[in-house]
Amino acid sequence: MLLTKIMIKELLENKITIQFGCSVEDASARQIYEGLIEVVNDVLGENRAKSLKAQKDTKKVYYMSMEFLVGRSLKNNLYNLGIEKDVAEVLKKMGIDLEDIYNLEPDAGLGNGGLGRLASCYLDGLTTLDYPATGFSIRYEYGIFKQEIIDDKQVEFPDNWLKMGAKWLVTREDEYMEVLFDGEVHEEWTENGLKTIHSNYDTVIAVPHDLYISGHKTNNVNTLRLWSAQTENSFDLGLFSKGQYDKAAAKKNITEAISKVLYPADDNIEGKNLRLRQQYFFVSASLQTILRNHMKEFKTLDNLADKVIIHINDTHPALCVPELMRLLMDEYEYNWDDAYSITCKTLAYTNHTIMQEALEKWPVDLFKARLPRIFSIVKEINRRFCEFVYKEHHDKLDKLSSLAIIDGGMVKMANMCVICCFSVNGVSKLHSDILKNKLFKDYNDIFAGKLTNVTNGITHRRWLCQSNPLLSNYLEELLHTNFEEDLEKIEGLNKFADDKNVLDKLFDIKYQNKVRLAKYIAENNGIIVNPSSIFDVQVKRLHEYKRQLLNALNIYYLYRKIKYEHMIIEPRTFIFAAKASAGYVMAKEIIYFINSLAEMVNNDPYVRDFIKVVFIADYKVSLAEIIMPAADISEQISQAGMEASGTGNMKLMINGAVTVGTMDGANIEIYDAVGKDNIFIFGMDAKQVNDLYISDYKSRWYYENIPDLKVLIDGMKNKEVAGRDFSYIADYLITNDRYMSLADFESYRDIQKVVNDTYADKYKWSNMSLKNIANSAIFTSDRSVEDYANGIWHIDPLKNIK
Ligand code: 26Q
Repeated sequence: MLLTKIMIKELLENKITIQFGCSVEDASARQIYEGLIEVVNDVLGENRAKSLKAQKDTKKVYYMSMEFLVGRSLKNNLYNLGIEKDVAEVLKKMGIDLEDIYNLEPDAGLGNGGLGRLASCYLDGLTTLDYPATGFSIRYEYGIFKQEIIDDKQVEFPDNWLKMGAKWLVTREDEYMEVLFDGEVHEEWTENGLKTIHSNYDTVIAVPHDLYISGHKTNNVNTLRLWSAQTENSFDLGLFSKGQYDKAAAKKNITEAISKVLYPADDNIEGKNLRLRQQYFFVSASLQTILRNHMKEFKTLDNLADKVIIHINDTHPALCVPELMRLLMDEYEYNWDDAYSITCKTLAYTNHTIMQEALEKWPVDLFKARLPRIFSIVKEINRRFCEFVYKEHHDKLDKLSSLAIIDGGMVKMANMCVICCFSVNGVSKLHSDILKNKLFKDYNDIFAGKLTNVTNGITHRRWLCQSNPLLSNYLEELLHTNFEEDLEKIEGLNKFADDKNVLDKLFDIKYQNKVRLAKYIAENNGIIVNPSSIFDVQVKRLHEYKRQLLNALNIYYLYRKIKYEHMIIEPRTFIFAAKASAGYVMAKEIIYFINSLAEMVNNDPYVRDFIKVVFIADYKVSLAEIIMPAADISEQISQAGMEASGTGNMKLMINGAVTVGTMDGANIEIYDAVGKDNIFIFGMDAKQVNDLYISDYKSRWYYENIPDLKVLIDGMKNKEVAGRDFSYIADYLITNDRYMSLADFESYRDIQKVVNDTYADKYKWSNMSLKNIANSAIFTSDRSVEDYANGIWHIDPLKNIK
């Protein structure tokens, strides 16, 4: 349905009168916001019905993820429906600025970072390309915490996003599911043979809340189904009548804690009871739904693998493996072999990390107590796999304990995924090579061809068209084409690489976007930055391997050079934004150090004319949408081999930032796309890192032998930075420096000098920036989605839906 301005006005007026009993003139901004959501959801609901009809008998993909970092939906939906301008005009006539309405919407922050945002970009691409897809996750009451910087330190506050965000969700009480925890299992002979009986369990009710996912210029609408946990009875009347109201309430609290809060990403993952319950909760409710719908459509599950793909986003939903087995055997009466065959052909898995401490494992005792039936299935999968290796892969016998699912009192989720899924992929070429040749090498020998690569992507519709209208409108004018559905057309920009008019215009657009960000910084940080300075941006989760500390060390170095040796450089504004996991002490200390550097630099009347440092609090999707278009430099400086892919690097590139980076993750593919002259590469590559590691890296040597480094590290200990003691970081650098910041320091400092000199030549810089924009097409998530659809899932787009 195409909405005209008149229709939009009428629909909105109707909604507001009926819902709130007032006229539009008297409506508050919040009422307008809620009315608009209803108007949009009505259109999407109508289209959803068409999608469902078109999906009959097609193969569908279910994307299972503990995280979807959705961000805001209103602008995205209006844009996709092609009515953003009209809505803005209708509201303007009512004296309302649509931007103000947008700003009422909280980010749906149901994720930590890259992995969660990737899931949302993929739903966008899948829907726009007309694939039938459903996302499954948890309707966390509290998303990723809100970050404030108080006295230069991170402080966390709860993010009660439902208050203003719940309006988007369509609750389907009628489609609730029951999920069973705890209890015991035993075997019993029945008329259908030996059956496993699960008794004395606790039941949790899973209630679905659907978020409509729109696609660009299509009637296809997919859903993201988010589950919330409820107790079976709102309270236990038995306990209540015995006067034990407290006990009744406590039980309710424990159950409902399951969907209370998103776990902040943790580099050190311990098997937490509640997290295991979260994982099983959403996996079980989702798989029951998938099977029930499949039965309704096909009356059999024999063809499940031909019609359904269940994709596991990292190991967090790995319980899909034993849960699908359980449902097929215990609920639908399949025998082990048939159930196992269907399960393995239905499930695919993406790995997002090679860090040992981030690979999920669960203590056997915990696993068995919470999920007794699931544990018995995992044990049997493991037993059969070990037997298979013993019989068929004798050469791997010495590796058996590292290959097994259960080992050393732990259940290893990644091993289970690699053994049982028909496809395992990494998220960049380098990362997938490391999976094949190192992390999963033995599995790769056993299951030839199972391991593949799909390089990550980002939706250019949000990250270019919506967030950078100045640039995308200009490009559409210049290239006489729009690239909303086909980013490859952006390559036409290459032929303007030496056209000074075009370069001037690009430079000017960048300047205006920097003014927009400078305004945000002035309002939120109280710091005045110069939009003519170089905007050097490092925005991502705070983690040691991402090496924000290396960036900070270089800034400290520049500060001393400028202050004591009167070095002259191009004015530069260093911009950071990053959340640290609440319990990650070193990450929090690094945030404190960066903010202290900012204090020192920004308050120095001489140095601050050359450099400024800004730490923007509460990094999130809607903030990234302002930062990305304003960046000149994209800092992607992880230790080579550690960043699986990175996706911020792609968002910055498509907006014309030039990468300063190591040969890591997708940086390598950015290098291939733009060529060596349009990127600043420094530091050791993954092989050199490995060689240095093997030869026993001693960071102290660098501290003692590089005088510039010694001065900085001593200064951190001697309270040179804002009068504060940073011995904790300094000692770590001298004695451990696990991610080798000291080994890469000189190389980083030197490349930054090249960056400085290059920026001085405005046309040279703009030319590099242009090449980054023009060659970003392969990083659209539309390409990634097609890679998955054609290479792994083997699914087709819907017909008759446009
Ligand atoms: C696990 C257990 C307990 C608590 C938290 C977690 C947890 C949560 C989130 C562990 C990891 C994550 C998130 C990981 C992540 O975002 N990885 C990133 O994925 C991106 C998309 O593939 C890549 O681009 C990044 O390189 C990778 O770091």
